[in-house]
Amino acid sequence: MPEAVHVGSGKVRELYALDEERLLLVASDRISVFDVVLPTEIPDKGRVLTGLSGYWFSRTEAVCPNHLIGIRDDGRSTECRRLTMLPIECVVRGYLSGSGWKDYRETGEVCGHRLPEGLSESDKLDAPIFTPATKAQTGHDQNITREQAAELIGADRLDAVESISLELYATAAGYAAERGIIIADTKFELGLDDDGQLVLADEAFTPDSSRFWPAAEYEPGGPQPSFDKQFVRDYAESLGWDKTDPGPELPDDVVAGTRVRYLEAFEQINGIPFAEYAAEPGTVLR
Ligand code: Q0Z
Repeated sequence: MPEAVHVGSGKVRELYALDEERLLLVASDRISVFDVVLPTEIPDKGRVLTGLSGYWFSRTEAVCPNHLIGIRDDGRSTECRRLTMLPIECVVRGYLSGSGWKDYRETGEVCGHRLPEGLSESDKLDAPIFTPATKAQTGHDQNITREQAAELIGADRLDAVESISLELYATAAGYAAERGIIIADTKFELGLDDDGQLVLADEAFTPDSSRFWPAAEYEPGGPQPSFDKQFVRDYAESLGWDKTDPGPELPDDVVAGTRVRYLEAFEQINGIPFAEYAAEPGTVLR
């Protein structure tokens, strides 16, 4: 790509500048577990996540404009508008899991939301909550209170960001529920365009940015199996791996099983065969 200048790397994605106004977001087939990128790739994972994100951008257009210009023919590269990103991660939780569960157990609160007593891990919340976090350059995002978020982006902007975030989550979680998938929580990024309008950016409602749980297996009272990464986690833990870099190579059956899970997530949510997307990525945008 002689026209593209590399401007950033995520754990499993790369970001390029195409010109002053446009970026190219490329999703690789790399997979991370317990925050470590493994040496073995999952074929098609990047295309699955790009296709899911594109699908959600289309589905949520009425709630909030997004950065998507188009998906390239490779199915893994998204051309997008260059925005001024807000310095917070927008997190919405419909269920009590991960750091939300940890904070609740320790304090009875999550990001300043006081929750009822006696909740169990993975319980559904009475209403979804907006729980912003700081963007960590390395390591984990840190949950912050509403007041801290207001200091970073301003109180009025925060009000708008919270209400859009809750609406985005409700829209996506509603669609997913009809297709047998619980989106337990999700994290996305908003940016500002030249007119100062809030725009949904980055990736949205993928298994890498959200907890997807198969609704049929939902059993509150403990951690839920991950839709996509459970085989990999189970395998990695069975080795006695200490969860520090480097991670283990994955055997073929774990790769194949995990790939199928990603394809299932794609097909369950999009309602079209992955092969159709691979042949014509633009199909998910209609
Ligand atoms: C997204 C990231 C990745 C590394 C910047 N539309 C946009 N405008 C301005 N900035 C961004 C976007 Cl999406 C932007 N990231 C996250 C993605 C690799 C970092 F693929 N950083």
